[in-house]
Amino acid sequence: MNAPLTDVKALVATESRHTHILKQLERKLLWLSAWMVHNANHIRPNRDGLKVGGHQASCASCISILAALYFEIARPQDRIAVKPHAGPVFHAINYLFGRQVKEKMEGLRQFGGIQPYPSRVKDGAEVDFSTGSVGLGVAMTSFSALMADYTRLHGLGRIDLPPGRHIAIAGDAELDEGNIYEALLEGWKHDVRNVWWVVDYNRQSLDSVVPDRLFGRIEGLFRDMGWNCVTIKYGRKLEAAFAREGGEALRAWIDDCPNSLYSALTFQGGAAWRQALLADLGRSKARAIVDELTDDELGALMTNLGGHDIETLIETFRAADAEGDQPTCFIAYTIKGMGLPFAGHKDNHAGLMTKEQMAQFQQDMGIRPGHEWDPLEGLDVPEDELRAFLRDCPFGTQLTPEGRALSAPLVSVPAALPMPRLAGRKMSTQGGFGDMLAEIGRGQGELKELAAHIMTTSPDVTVSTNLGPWVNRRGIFDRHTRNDVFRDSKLASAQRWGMSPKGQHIELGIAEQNLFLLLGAAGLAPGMTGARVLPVGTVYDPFVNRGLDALIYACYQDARFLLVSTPSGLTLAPEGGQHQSVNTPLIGMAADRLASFEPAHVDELAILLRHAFDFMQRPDGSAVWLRLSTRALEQKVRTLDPAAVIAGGHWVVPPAAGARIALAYQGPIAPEAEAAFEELRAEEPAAGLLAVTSPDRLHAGWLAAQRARRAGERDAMSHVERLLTPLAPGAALVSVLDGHPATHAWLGGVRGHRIVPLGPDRFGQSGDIPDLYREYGLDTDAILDACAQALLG
Ligand SMILES: Cc1ncc(C[n+]2csc(CCOP(=O)(O)OP(=O)(O)O)c2C)c(N)n1
Ligand SMILES: [Mg+2]
Repeated sequence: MNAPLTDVKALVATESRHTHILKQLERKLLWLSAWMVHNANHIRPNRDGLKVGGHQASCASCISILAALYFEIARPQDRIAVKPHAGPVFHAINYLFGRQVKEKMEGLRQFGGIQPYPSRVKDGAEVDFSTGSVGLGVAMTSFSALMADYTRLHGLGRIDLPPGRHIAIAGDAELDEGNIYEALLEGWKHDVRNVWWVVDYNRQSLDSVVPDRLFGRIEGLFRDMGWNCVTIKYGRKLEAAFAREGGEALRAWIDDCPNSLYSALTFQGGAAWRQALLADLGRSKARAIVDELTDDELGALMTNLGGHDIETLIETFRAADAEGDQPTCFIAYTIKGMGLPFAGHKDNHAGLMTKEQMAQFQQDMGIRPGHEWDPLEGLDVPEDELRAFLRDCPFGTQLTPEGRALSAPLVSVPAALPMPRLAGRKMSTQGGFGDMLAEIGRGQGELKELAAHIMTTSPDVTVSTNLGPWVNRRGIFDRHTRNDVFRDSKLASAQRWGMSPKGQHIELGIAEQNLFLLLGAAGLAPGMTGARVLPVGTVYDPFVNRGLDALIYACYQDARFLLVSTPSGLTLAPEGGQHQSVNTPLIGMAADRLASFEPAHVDELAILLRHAFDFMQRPDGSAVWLRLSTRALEQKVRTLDPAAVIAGGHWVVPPAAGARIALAYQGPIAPEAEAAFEELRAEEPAAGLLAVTSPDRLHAGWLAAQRARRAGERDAMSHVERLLTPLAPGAALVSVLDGHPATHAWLGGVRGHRIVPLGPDRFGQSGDIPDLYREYGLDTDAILDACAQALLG
């Protein structure tokens, strides 16, 4: 049916009160997000002359998408990742809901204020996922959906609450990130449900306008992965125009318009649109559509894309909602900077409105000076009505009396974990880890609760990191029960890999970023699902680097998990340089909210594993990382001080007071250090032998003590300072680890000791341990040489 365009104008006149209020709220979001950035850049005093920055155009691009979701579609149980550069819109929404305060809004990008990109830890409880490193927040929703299924199927957490949807509002350039496709593939394998990705398809990234036709490819990819893919291309005004005589030619013209030309015309406005359209369509029936509009009306029509039409968006989301739980990608066409003076300009990503532009915008928005933060200013809806509207939004209702952020009771961890028999045995830390987890997996007695809450995962290295026995006991998680074909056929295999909704191991493909995204999602489970999951992920140590951004991302959100990276270092010997990690101990030291350890012996490991399950649950705790090895060492039966092992080091042989030298080792290099120490002691009977279990904790403790002393706590003393106290001033310190020597170099600064740190600083290669330790200067001779050098100064 051909609707005359005048009916489109009538659309506005007849829009419902509900739609009218939604549009007023959109106006408010556009204003507040632009104002927050403007205030931060132009109103607040600037003390250092640095540009404060912000992304008014990125915000404007997705106003309608966020408004449709938060004011109409989303329910409080949904978990939403907002594209990083739309942070101000998200906070403005919460401001309107009364869940964000003006002081924080005023403080955007200021110390103590709102972060540029949504931050779970710093911006308040309403942030479900931090975003900022593009691509990760999007992919995270797929893993949080998986975790929601996991906890529900295990009967953990708030199963009394309705299940939610996991939604990402993504910038279109985020889909360039490879981790998106890794996550799609993994999500498909796990038959992930209830995920929505809404792409703000403004066809602009930071630098440029994106290539045409790219999204045809991307749509196909989504469909191949079992997703429903819905394109929201045109708004109601344009659809009505297309329905008129000549409308099809207009549609074809827009469909064929290159992204860059479309952007440029948007920026130039109605007159430019007219010129371009008439040049191509002047002789067609479409001319009538163009001719009857003023320049402003024509500009508005031509930019009436689906992603800016809240009614179209709501209709589309509703229809998808009714379809069920299939993962769905919405490609919503938008214009970057919509409604702002730099709409469509390719350089607008970091563009800010000038003071003059802002003054005009403020006037257009009907905001009186001094009333910039008033939630109702400039709206033609009475306060009571607006408040009632917001209160009645599904998302405006309370999920629980505490709000949307849930919490979970603590899981009790026995005072000591079962330890393998050690006396007279050789064992590696990786072997010890596998044995201990398998024993926990029996779930006997006081281990029952702990075992029930552990969830393990690994990117295709489950067996080779020694998780096999645990998996045999606890099974593999899958939403559907699947038999183990090998087992059913009575084919011999040490692995029993039946899958069921009760399984506790999530087997991943090789992509390490997925491991860390899953650990991140599992590590946020208490707040998201009310379930205390104790996630344990294993990976080969060098490939931590492969997923590092996602690991840091998980830590930045304060996700709680145990990472076990094994095996590690040159000690892998024949495996060669690709698999021999060098830098990971330094990563462990430098990563915040991640306590990293490298035990040498299984008794230390037992203390640390227990500590990990406890520490990851503590409000003041963090994620934990254990770096382990496959080198079997002679195990000792001895009594250790757990506090010292956890604090990062203990004396195996304490130095006598005033000792001139001490030797420190970390990890599987212990036998070489011990042998060197025996020789050293013949010359220097006062010498000490220090086992370093965590350079990270030692260093963190040292920094904390320094801070405390600066703050006036004169007696504050760290573990490492106490450890090194017996040594003579200026004593020699030799340290050795199978990792970069800078990991220990700082130890010399603690009490002014002369340190010679040993460790590989080059890529490794194949060999056996004697050859490699000699080549890289870690063998007993090298350690003794270093002792002589250190003693001589
Ligand atoms: C991993 C990563 N690389 C680079 C950046 C820098 N960066 C910030 S935004 C952006 C482009 C974003 O474009 P898009 O996702 O389309 O967002 P929008 O157009 O909606 O602003 C880039 C490259 C980043 N934040 N994260
Ligand atoms: Mg974009």
